[in-house]
Amino acid sequence: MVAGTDETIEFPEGVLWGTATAAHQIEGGNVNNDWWAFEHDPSSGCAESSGDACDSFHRWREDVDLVAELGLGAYRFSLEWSRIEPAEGEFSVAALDHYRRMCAACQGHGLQPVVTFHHFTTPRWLADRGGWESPDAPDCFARFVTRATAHLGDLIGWACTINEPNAVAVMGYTLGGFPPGVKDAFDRHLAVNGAFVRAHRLAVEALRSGPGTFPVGLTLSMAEMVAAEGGEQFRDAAAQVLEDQFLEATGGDDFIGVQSYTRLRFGPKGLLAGEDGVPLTQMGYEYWPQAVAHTVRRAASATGLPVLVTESGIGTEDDRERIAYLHEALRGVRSCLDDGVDVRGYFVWSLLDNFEWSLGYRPKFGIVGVDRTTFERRPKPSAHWFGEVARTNQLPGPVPS
Ligand code: GCO
Repeated sequence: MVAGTDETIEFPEGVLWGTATAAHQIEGGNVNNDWWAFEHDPSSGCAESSGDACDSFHRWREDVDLVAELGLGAYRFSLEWSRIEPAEGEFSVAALDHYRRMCAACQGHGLQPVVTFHHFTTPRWLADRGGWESPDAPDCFARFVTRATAHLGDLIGWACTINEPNAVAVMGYTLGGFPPGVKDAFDRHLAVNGAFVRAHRLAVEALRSGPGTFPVGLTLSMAEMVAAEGGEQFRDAAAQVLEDQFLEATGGDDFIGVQSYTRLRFGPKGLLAGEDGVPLTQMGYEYWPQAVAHTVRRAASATGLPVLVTESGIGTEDDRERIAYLHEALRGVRSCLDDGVDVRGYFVWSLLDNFEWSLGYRPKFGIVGVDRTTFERRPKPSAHWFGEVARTNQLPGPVPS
């Protein structure tokens, strides 16, 4: 655990305090996308099915009410493309109405709805014909974004086109941990990077052509990448493929979304294990809240755009450790602001304990626990702690022990 300081730290007026979720991780019953198929493929290595998740497709109002009651200013959630376009070119008005009600409920509580149009899942009809390798995937995505924006645009607060396209490409085609579960296909990985860049640009255009006026951006998975002795080449090559290609594609956007959890260390032969003495989180990577400030600075200087920390958090059973992590991450955000970096907001990942992809329900990222049988929501001390940060616009001094 990282100790805090004794001083209260003030944040400037207007910081957007929020929490984030993703449709497939909380809705339940998303049977029509590539992840559902992957979870049910015994060779994928997934721990379990997403199943009913947190039943948020039905309990979304409770979730939105909770975010408001905690005193936050924004709720980031994603649209499930496979519900909105269950078959190619066939759009569900009922599904669009569902997300419209969510946006309206946020607005009714004074919460900014921060809407993500793609958060890891792709409809089966597209995945089955090549997914993001299909030549028309970016156009299919743009058609979906156009249709969804026409229905919801007037109620959107902020829009994120694609969540962590860099993670989807590396996990899907180099590491094999996401659909389609391919390993070491570097050319395909690069081609999918390119498809996502095209899709993002088309989506920005589509979002700007519809109703409503709201900031539009991309969210990226970013790590503090460091080189141990002799690891510089690997570090720089990894940074290029994992982050730079996408940072370079954000010209003309309104913001860059930074999602940062840990540090990656490189040696002369590639990625190194965690450093001795640095604790690991439930995810198996280093407890490294300093990564948030590091990546915010990197994203801001690479793009020149305002930064929204669209995700930051920790998988842990120990909620005090979560508070300590968030405290340290937020001290880092404050140091960025002190240096003139334009950080507009900070979103905790995640509102709920939820489906952590191939790892299933074991990692606990939520500031709110969810009973896996009754779906009852139970706010943890970190939820109240973060609510107080949001309401007072300041970081309390000592980390409670
Ligand atoms: C991600 C995702 C989330 C994860 C979170 C914790 O960006 O990876 O947005 O879906 O659950 O990052 O691993």
